[in-house]
Amino acid sequence: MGHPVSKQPQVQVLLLGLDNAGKSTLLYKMKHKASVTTVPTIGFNVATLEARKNRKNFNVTLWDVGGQRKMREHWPNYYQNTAALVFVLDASDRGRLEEARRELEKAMRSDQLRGCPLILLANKQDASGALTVTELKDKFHMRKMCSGRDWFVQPCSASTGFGVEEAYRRVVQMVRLPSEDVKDNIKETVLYLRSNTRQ
Ligand code: G3D
Repeated sequence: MGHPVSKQPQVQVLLLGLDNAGKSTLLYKMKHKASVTTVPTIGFNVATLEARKNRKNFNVTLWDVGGQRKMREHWPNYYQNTAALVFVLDASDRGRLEEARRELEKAMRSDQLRGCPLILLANKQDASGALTVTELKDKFHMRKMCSGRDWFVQPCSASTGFGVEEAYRRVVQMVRLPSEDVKDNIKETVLYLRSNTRQ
């Protein structure tokens, strides 16, 4: 039997992307494993899912804060305490690719998201003309844009469910758990002290 949801440690995962990228569909698909009819996100949608990693149970709270232009200026308000960022892209909408790339790049440059793992979801793979992972990595200059953080590009279709479970598994694998932050802090402090005592 699982633990009661509220008693487990929580991590926050932010779901960003332009309007119409498929965030709401994806969120409901992850939650219910069934496609639902969605309305454009007004305000935000939120879902809490259970996860297990390194023999620890925890909850992943996924926040979809909306991708309309007027909502994007509020994205930074949600950056604090983000354990992983999921950026959803309509990979079939080549006309808005540059707009999406610019928004992702802006988020990646934010101090609050420094080192935060990124999972880029190349959604709508069922639609004709959808960009492949290789094309996307190239067009988004992913290596350069994401240097200094873990990142992964996952193809998926929120409508058909293709790649959705893999996407969630990837999120669970890549999120930084609070204890990992502490371990990293200790490691960084030890390295800092060592380098200083050598001088
Ligand atoms: P958003 O929350 O990012 O704004 P939505 O996006 O989840 O509301 O999805 C926007 C539209 O894209 C919806 O269509 C939805 O059904 C569709 N969509 C989402 N994911 C996929 C996908 O993987 N493949 C295809 N073909 N369509 C998808 P409507 O017509 O309802 O506006």
